[in-house]
Parts: sequence; structure tokens; C-alpha cells
Amino acid sequence: PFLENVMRHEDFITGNYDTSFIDTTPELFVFPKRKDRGTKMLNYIGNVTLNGFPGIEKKKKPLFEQLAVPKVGLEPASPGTKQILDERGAAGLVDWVKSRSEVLLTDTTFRDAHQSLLATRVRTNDLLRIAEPTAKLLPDMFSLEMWGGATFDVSYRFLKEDPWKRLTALREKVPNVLFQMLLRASNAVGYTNYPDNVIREFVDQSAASGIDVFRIFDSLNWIKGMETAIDAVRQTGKIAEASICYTGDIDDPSRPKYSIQYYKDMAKELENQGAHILGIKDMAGLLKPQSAYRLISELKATVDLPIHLHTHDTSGNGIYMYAKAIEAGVDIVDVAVSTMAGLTSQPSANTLCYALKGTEREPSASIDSLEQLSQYWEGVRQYYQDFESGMVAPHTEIYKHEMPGGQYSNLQQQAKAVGLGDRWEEVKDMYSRVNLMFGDIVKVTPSSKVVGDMALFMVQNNLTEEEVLERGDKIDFPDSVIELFEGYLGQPYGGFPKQLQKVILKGKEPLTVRPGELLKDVDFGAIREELSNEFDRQITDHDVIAYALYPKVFTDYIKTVDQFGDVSVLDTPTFLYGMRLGEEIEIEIETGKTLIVKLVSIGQAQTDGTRVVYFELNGQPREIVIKDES
Ligand code: 3PY
Ligand code: ZN
Repeated sequence: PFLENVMRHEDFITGNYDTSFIDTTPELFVFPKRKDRGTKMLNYIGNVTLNGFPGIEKKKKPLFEQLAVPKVGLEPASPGTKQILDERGAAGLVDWVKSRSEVLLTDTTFRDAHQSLLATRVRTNDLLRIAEPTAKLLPDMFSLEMWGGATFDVSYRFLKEDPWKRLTALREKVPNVLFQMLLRASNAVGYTNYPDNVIREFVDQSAASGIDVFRIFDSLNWIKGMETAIDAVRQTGKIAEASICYTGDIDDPSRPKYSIQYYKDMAKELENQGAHILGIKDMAGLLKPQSAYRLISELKATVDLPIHLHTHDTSGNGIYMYAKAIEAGVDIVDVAVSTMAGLTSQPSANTLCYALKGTEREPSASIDSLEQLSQYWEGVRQYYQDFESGMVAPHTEIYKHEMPGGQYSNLQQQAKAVGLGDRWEEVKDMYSRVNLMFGDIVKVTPSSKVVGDMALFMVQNNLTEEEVLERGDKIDFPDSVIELFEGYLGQPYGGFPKQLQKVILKGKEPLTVRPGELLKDVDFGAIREELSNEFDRQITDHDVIAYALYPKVFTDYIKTVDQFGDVSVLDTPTFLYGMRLGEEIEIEIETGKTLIVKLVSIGQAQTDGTRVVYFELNGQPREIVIKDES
């Protein structure tokens, strides 16, 4: 290991050393601990076999069918939009989009589809296996939305894997189609505003690691909150898809606040801010077909930007709405492969392609390819059945409560967790009442979470709107509610309701400027030093920015990796359920290095609450002591 350290040292490699090198370079004597990856892995498998996985009903590992991975040839994937961006730059790509007569498609299967259907739980392992077939079967997609939103923290928090590795590994497998991410402007991929230097650093690293298109939105449609992110993306040479969140109903005269004029004004401002593409983010699926026709037609006449429309199919009107938007000239729409589409997810790509067949705007995606990919995803979805929301049919009540697609199942879980499972109908009704009480705000992460928190709080404490105003000085409101009214998520259109704001802030003065103007820059050097001191591992730039965004989630993740090793290499059934008695699996821990693991038996519970789990590892018996949590 000493020689390895010498050979790997930067000064040695670059020739920048003399005879004092060994004496003056103490890190040459720091040797990595012998990693016993096998034992760590057996510890993980033993643990999950005995104690289960959070959020999964404890049961014997089900038998799943073999995944239908489409067969593709060895020849490289056909060039696509990624090559257009790389060769012609952002402006060139925008020109190319404008020149197309077919409607372009973004496939959200790798991000929003599973965020909205399966609580964001789809693992890198399942994405990687289908990445190359996707690149080869769908080379004519505009983009793959595959990162950002909730995937970043869920990766570290629940899947115990590094989202940056997901990004770089997928990039290697998909060289031809633009990678798209969802960026919550000043909230990055978090739930609160971050200092400007964190936003810039995060954008730089995302771009450098493979993201091409950044869909940027502010959870209150506050353009000031989007400026830093738009500028940061433009600086990288990548695509800034600045987005308007759609709420209300432009064709309902009783909801005049978010009128067609409101959206046109915002579109114009985003164009002036430097948007390359205008995103319309219909996060709850509220945009109705006729309104879509009107909105897209009028926006097309207002700005000279390609328009990219996103929706959720919760109401069941998604395809009809897209058809009207396409008639009105929308450039790009978001879809998912059919077995991961519909309901709270995006409309089905397969369905839309059939619907548009033979028309002037028929997409160039191959339906046969989509069907093959759908088969794969049908199998993968089975793995995650415990994370399904239970919604089985279209929910038109979405037009009443206006809850984003990704929030519905989440809030339902939160309600159950605080004992309000059987008052779910009341919670949904309260959600829309809280929205009105807050002044009818845009509801999307993180503002939607605040509305949800307040709705739960009011139902739990049997509070009405009047009581909140009358007795509010004696009520301890949820932190997220206070933060919103303090202005830490930015400023809502039309301002906060003054009386309610006073009651909630109890004399504290709210911010009226951009929170980023007040938040102190984060010292990345200090973070690196702190992490290096605490953890015995090489701290990367990715680690530093992850810690800046999510300190505790990130350090918990590192501790899990120290304990169990890199569990991202496990197949998903084993990761979620462990092993059946007598089962034998292969784990490729790195290219060309495979562990063969057999679960032989599980011992009786001991007096100290542990059990011995008997494995064979590469044919050798291994005993692992696991604490039985049951
Ligand atoms: C997110 O911010 O994660 C969303 O998907 C919002 O719709
Ligand atoms: Zn969405």
C-alpha cells in the first residue's frame, strides 16, 4: 500500500517531487482500511432479511419474473439531440427544435414517472439495465428526464446510493439523448432556499456530470427567485428551460387571479431573463384541453421560444389536453413509457404516438420500441409494489384540491403517520381551504408541502380558518408555515394575506428581498475539511455539494456505506427483501468481480436479541450476527 500511495500521489505523477518527498508527505503513510466488502454485504442482506426494509410490508421475498430487457445490437446508438447541443451550442439546439414539424417528446420514466407513482424509489440498478436499450431504441427523444426533483435526496436517504454516480453511470450508457433535470431554482433539489454560491456550484457540477437541460421553476412563480439559477445554467452553456407553474383555471371566471394575462406576462419576463425554452409545468394536471389550446396559442404569439409542456394525468384528461396543445403548436411534451404512465404520472408515450399516427405532428419515436421498453418497466414496477399509492382510476377531484401529482401519495402517508388516515377526505378538503386562506398560491414543491403541513395541522387540531385568525397568537404553527410567511420561499403573486401573516409571524418582520441576498455563502473548503476529518474516505466535490444541500442526510448515507458497503450493486428484490432460505445470488461488486452468496439458515433468537445468519460466500461458510429488531 505504501508504494501504491506513492504511485498515486499527484506530485509523484506530475514529477513535482525531490528527495524529501517521502519525509514531507505524511499522507503516503495513510493506508486504507482493508475493506471486507463481502462481510459488509452479508451484513446488509442478513439485516434486511431479518428486519425488513422501511416502507415495505415485512414478508418473504416474493418470486418475481425475469425482467424483459430488450435485445439491442452492438452498434453504437444513433446520434441524437445531445450531439446537436454539443456541436451547435444552446442557440443551435433551440433553432433545431423550432425547425421541427413533429412534436418532440421528453421521456420522464427515469424521474417524474416513478417519483409520482412509486415514491421516487426506483434504484440506479434498474435504470442502468435499461439505459443502453433506451438510448438505442429511442434515439429520437428530445430528452430523458432522469435526475433532480426528489431523486437527489431520496437516493441518499432511502436507497443508500449516490445520485451523482447514477448521473455519471447513465451518461456513459446514453451518449445520444439530452439529459434533463428538474431544478427548484433557489431551492435546488431541496425544500428551502440556499445561498447563491450553493446554487451555482450545484448547477456547475450537474452540468459537468452530464445534465444538458435544466427545467427551472420557482414554487411561487417568483421570477426573482429564478434569476440565479437561470444565469448559472446559461453560464455553463447548457439549456435553461425556465418554467411557469400552471395553477387555477384560465377559463374559470370565478378564478381570476391566474389569468391568461398573468401567464403571458410571466412568459415574457422569463424570455427577457434568458430562457432558452419556455416550460409550462402543470404539476397537478389542472390544465384542461380547451385551456391548453388557448394558453399555448397565446404564449406562442407572446414569446419567440420553443414551448415544452409538462403535465400529470391524474384526471385522465392528459392525452386529450396534449392533443389540443399539439394542435396549438406546442413544441415538446412530457410522456412516460406506458407501464409507468397515467394516473399521477405523465401521459403514456405509446398512447400519444398511436393517437398522432399519420398526422402532421406524428412523433418520430418508434411504437415498437416503446412497447419493448414498457414490458421491461412492467416487471420493474412489480419490485416496488409496496410504494404504489393505491390510486387505480382517474381522480377528477384533482381539479378541486389542486394537489401536485407527486404530493398525493406522500401527503396520504403523512396523514396516516399522524393518525389521520381515516380523515383523508377532510385533509384533502382542508388542503384547498388552506390554499385559499394563503391567498390562492402556486402549489408545487416546496410551497405545496407547506399547504399540506398546514392542512394536516388544522385537521389534527380541529381548527377552522376563522379560529386560526382569532386564536392564532396562541397557536404554534408548523415551522414550514412560519418559514413561508417569513418570505424564505420567496414572494407569492399578489403578496401574503396581511392579517394571517401577522398572526403567524407573531411580531417577526418578514423578508421582502430575495433570501439569497441575505444568506451567507457556504465555505466549501471548510466542508471538505470537516468531512475529511470525520470520515475515512476521499471527499469528492460531489460529496461537498451534497453535504451543503443535505448535511444530515448525507452523513447518514456515508455511515451506512461504511457499515454495509456499496449496496447499489444489489439487485432490487434482494435490496428490498433480502434472501429466501436456500437461495443463491450473484453480486457483481465491480466489473469482473462477483460474489456468490447463499443463505443457508437462520439461527434461533439469542438472549441478547441477536441471531446468527449462516451464509456461504463464494462457497465458504460465513456466520453473521444480526440484531433481530422484531
Ligand atoms: C419536484 O419538485 O420534485 C416536482 O416534481 C414538482 O412537481
Ligand atoms: Zn411533474
